[in-house]
Amino acid sequence: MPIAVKEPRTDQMVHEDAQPGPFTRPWRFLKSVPSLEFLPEMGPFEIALAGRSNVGKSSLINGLIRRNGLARTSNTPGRTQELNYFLTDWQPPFYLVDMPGYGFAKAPKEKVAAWTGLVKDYLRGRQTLVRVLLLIDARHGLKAVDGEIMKLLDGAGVTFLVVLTKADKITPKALAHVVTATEAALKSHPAAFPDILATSSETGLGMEALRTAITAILAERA
Ligand SMILES: Nc1nc2c(ncn2[C@@H]2O[C@H](COP(=O)(O)OP(=O)(O)O)[C@@H](O)[C@H]2O)c(=O)[nH]1
Ligand SMILES: [Mg+2]
Repeated sequence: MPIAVKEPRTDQMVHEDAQPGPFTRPWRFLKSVPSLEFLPEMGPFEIALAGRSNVGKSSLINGLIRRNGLARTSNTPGRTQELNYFLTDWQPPFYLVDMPGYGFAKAPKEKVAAWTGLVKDYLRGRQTLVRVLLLIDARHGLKAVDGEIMKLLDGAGVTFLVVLTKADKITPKALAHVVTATEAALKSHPAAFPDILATSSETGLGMEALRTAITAILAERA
């Protein structure tokens, strides 16, 4: 009798082991937006990943959609200078938006000003933006520049969920400590969700919880 050979798992494969949802669908890159006039027409809901350079935004997108390399990651901070739009065939339709990092000082000043301006204008003014995932490196916790972005989101009334990244790089005890400290700091931010999520794109920690949180955001609006 021939031995059944399992089909190799491909990137585009629908994941039968997971709960059906947008993250068991195939994803694609839509476009790269270097300035506001190139934004796609408003329509689908948008969920944006914001955070300092190198915090792990692009890695988290790849982790969520289970496709290494669809969002470009880099060891060099400040590489992404555009808003990158990703979409799938889920209803209601929505985009995941990978953003340039803020708070990166080693690039030429005008460049930093240009992409920080893009990030701020987008976060303040995009009417179809339904949630921001604000990524914080678990090793470093909240920095002053994160506080500025949180204030901007408070002012714009854009609700945000804080997601700790790179949790694999610290001990469980240190992680518990940064979770407590971060949640305490969020009390003064009306647009913040009180609970935060600890994740690792490396180990997959928190990834299913984040998928569930995103699916719930969409379900509220379906
Ligand atoms: N150990 C570990 N490294 C990570 C994790 N997420 C991202 N990285 C690494 O951090 C660097 C920056 O990641 P990237 O996703 O490009 O960050 P971005 O600038 O915020 O998009 C890359 O070298 C990633 O491999 C994580 O959860 N754990
Ligand atoms: Mg990136």
